[in-house]
Amino acid sequence: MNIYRGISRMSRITSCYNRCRWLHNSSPHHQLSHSSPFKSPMEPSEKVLGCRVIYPWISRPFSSGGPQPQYDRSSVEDQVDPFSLVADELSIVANRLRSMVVAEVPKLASAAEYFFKMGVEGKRFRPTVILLMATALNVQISKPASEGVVDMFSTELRLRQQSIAEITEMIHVASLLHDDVLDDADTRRGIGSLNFVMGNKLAVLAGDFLLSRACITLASLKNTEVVSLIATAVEHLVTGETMQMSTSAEQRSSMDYYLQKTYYKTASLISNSCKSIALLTGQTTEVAMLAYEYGKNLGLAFQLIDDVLDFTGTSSSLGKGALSDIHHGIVTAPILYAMEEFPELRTVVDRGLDDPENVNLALEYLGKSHGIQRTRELAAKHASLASAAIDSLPENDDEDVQRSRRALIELTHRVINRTK
Ligand code: GRG
Repeated sequence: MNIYRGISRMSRITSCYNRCRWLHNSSPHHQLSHSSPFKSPMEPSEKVLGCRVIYPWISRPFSSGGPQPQYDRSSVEDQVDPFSLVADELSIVANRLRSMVVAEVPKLASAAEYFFKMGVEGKRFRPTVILLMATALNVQISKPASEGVVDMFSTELRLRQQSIAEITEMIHVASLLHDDVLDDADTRRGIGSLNFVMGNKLAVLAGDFLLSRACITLASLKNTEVVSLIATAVEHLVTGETMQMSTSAEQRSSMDYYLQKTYYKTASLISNSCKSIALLTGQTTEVAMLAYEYGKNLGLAFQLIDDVLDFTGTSSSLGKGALSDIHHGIVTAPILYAMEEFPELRTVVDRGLDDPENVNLALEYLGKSHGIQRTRELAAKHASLASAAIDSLPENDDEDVQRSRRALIELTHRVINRTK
């Protein structure tokens, strides 16, 4: 029998019987320190927009402190800190990533490791989601026949799931490096961007290098369906970026176009990674789709809030320039909603956001509109859909599984309430 099919089958009988053994029992080729610190893209957009929630309060645009859409949270004792829950494992993944991105040529080595060094690893949002999803999808069955065999399979499975977190993070960082070259950015994660510090050529090559290392790890999983999902996510990153840089006036003012681009640029990677976790775990197609739906909606909520923060945040809180989208001529949800309220804003945008006068005028319109508030509401709607996907997973009374599911739901709240 193919060993991976075997692993997949065994995972169904593993449950959390071997709770966290993978953490203390890495296979020889994964010896690491165990230190413990920390379209099928979018559905039709009418559906997204048809689900708008109207809130009675009036927001203060440009302020992120006003009332925000909230939905029921579990009681305090039920709340879990998603990042603490996977902190030990995140640090294993971070160490392994540092060893995976070592290059032969010293210059390439220092470029490739740039955003994997301690302190500049970013929020590690994607690996956190992936590791939590891995536990949330564990399948619980009665006692296994042989503890030793099950132990080995569950450790192997967890290593394969961790590989998805590593692959996703390498692809994410590669896309950031290329994005900064395209945008001619000078800061990222609160430090000089790689293109600014080492030049465009090395930044592009370092991105290519990370992508190739991600491909090598992906190939080692020997699962063609997972390869296809992750390759599709990379294609989507490139498609989304191209959609953003080459828009017609019509497309620039279209909410449908914006949401499609947002799915490609931000939500596809995390949704396809979540689905990959489900497939590696040996889950059914239905469960894999719920994992995908969670990632898609969480990713969309994440980006909608990112687009709000670009208007409301400060450079130091964002680790990059504030108002960066509009200054790059990129029209996002807050401006699109403002355009619905003030159609004359479209003429301003069409005149060109390369003129600072038009930018100031657009910001004035945004200030008197409900654009920020409506974007937050749409983000809350997607966060709530993500949460509903977790609630629809098959019942499982294992404590670890339940805790991870609660953490995934808690993440949906954090995404919409974040300030950086
Ligand atoms: C090389 C795969 C590859 C793609 C090239 C340039 C490009 C095509 C795609 C750009 C895609 C991109 C940068 C999308 C932005 C996604 C996004 C919301 C980034 C910010 O993510 P955070 O806030 O960043 O999680 P940290 O720094 O916390 O990791």
